[in-house]
Amino acid sequence: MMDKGSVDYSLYLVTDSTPAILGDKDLCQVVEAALKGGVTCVQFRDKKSDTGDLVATARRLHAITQKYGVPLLINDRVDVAQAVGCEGVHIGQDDIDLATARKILGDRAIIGVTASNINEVHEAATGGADYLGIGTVFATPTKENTKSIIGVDGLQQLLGYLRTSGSPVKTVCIGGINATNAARVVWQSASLSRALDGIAVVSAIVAAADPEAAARELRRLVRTPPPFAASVPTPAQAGRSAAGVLALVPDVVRRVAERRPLSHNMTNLVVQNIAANVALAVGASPIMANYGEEARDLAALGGALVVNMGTVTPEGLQNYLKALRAYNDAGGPVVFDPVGAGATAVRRSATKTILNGGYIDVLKGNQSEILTCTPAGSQTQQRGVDSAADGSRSQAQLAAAVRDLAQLRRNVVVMTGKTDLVTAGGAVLAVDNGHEYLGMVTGTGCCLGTTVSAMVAAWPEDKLAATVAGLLLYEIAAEIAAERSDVKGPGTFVPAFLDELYNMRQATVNGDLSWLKRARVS
Ligand code: 3NM
Ligand code: MG
Repeated sequence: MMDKGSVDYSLYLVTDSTPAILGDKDLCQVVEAALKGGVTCVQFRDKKSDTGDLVATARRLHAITQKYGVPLLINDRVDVAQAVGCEGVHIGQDDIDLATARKILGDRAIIGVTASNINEVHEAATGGADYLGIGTVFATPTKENTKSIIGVDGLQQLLGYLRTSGSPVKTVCIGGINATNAARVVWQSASLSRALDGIAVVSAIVAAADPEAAARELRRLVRTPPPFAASVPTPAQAGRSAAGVLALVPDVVRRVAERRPLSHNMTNLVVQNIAANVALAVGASPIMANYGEEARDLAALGGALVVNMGTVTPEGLQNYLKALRAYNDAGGPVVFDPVGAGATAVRRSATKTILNGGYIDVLKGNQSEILTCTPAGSQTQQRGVDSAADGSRSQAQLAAAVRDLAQLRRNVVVMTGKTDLVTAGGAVLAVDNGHEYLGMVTGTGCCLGTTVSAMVAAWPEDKLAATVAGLLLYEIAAEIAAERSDVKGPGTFVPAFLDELYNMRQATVNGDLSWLKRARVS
């Protein structure tokens, strides 16, 4: 028997013999192809066959896995594992209990346990499981009646628990993992927690036309950081003081003017026009394109994407997810504005889906929107999209919440309000600029997202500085516009605001940085 301490869990194949997944392929051939492609662990899972057939198939599979030096585990059936003499079993919460399985199979057997909440993780880890199958990460047609969809944040939470408890148990995640999300899930789950030891897949290999190629690609993906990982905020960037970030603001603003980066807006019906004009005023090149199929071509142009959920629909949500994936694959920055995130059940769910659907470089929202994006906050009830701070939390509590969220997501989080809070998980910067007229005109929050997208597109190597530059340019332009004698109220404010955004950009290009003296950042 192989030494179970040296087992590689990085690409864990779970078999499925149902026609819907296996098709008319032969299971043993699929498993052998997958092993050639680089699968490192195999679980034989067959919920339907008679015991005699199970033992016969498991024997054939074991002969194959042994050739590749890879363990074979049997789902649920300790008796089948014993009959075959393979390396162990995988047990679900409704199967035989861990202690009994261990007593029957002995210490040298590998025993894995399915776990989807802290209690199950705790029981299995302290009960002597060798590894945990944590899921269900994403909804999947492969397994009916999955107990709970935990998402990447649920996965992070359970891994974080294991890190705190110091348990040596190995971990794989399962449920809807495939080539489009494997690298990201592995990378994201490692933020505050312990890294996963691997991913477990069924359909991504068994249902593939070419299981060997599918396995080879997945093996590559679990080992390779996703494209966007190279330009996430560094600890040094995240830890800077206000002065350190402020020093970069003119360069960022100038670079936007030089490069005219694409600002790809998937935004709501209310603000299409003003958002495009704001993008032009700050020097970016706007495109308002809500059709997800276009995103791959647009992402190749080197700009940034803004997903603004202001008028979310089921079709719109699918478009956002496609675009998010396209920009993640291209390594292009994504700004997400979860408009009205907590206001309705639909928006809460859409927010969760988007946050779990990819990597967000800059998450921007008001207090209730951002709190809804925190792991604890998906229950927060919010009134309208303009819902203001409820005043029940101190500035310090809010700062802690945005910092924790940015650490978890390894990104930049902006919580707008009278004082805006900005952080990449280190220092929390407070920006005290802006004017009340901004709150009296529709779409100003949305246009801030557009402005930030222009900045991060032009300055992707430092998204915190780019975000602060966008905030300051935007809010100081509002102050200067509001003070103009021709501005009498919110109506006359809008054109003056566009003028001042443009004027400040031009002044910056010409070396006049007087506007920046108004910056109140601490
Ligand atoms: N167990 P696919 S989800 C076998 O959550 C299994 O415990 C799950 O299939 C769990 O990789 C699942 O095709 C099926 O999504 C995973
Ligand atoms: Mg089971």
